[in-house]
Amino acid sequence: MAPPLQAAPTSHPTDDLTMTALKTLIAAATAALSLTAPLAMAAPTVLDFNTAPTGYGFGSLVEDGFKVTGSGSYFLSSGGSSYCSPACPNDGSRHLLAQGASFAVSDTTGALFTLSSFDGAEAHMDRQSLWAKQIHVVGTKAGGSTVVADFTLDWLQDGDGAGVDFQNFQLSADFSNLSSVVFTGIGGSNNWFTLDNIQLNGLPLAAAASTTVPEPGSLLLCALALGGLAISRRRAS
Ligand SMILES: [Ca+2]
Ligand SMILES: [Ca+2]
Repeated sequence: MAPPLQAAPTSHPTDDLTMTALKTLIAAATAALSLTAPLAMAAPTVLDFNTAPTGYGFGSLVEDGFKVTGSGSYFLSSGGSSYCSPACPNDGSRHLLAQGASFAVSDTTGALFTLSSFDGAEAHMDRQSLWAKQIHVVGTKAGGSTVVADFTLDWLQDGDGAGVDFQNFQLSADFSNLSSVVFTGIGGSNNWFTLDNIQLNGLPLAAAASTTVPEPGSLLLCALALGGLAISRRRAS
């Protein structure tokens, strides 16, 4: 007579060990995510000038740890100033406005910084002959060398009412480790231009979009695959 069949064990000691290893792997993947996520979401500084004083010749102002100095004929303006007939460029908030002038930006502590992007527009709105054709941007690096970029304005008069007149301009990665950066209107007779939302110490949007961040799902799948491999190896031995 054949001996009675013995009930198969519901679990194997090596399976318990494997599950412990699997849980450890998942915990490690989760911990790694919690470390990397804040770095990926570091917020840049955006100079929006929304609380800056209006008036001619402000000289310099400080916002969020950065000093902005004007030189030449220039002033601050909220959108829709009566000075711009019929309308100033308007993004719905206060911004810098310059005529034949430059704005220089530097960190008040002397720290080096990155220029990522800014919003720019032409002005004065009713007379194209007064507008700047381009915004000329010169960054000075720590060692004294310079990087230069020119951004062409679209010359569209869609400021007040119909829509936002400002264009968003992106800087290349060359505009890093800067001690200062200067914005100047060029190409026209009076070179009126406006600035707003100067983004500092953040990744340029183009670069940020191409930076791949591991997704939680892929890391967990990796951990599960490793765990499954361990189980199959143990059962085969
Ligand atoms: Ca603003
Ligand atoms: Ca425009």
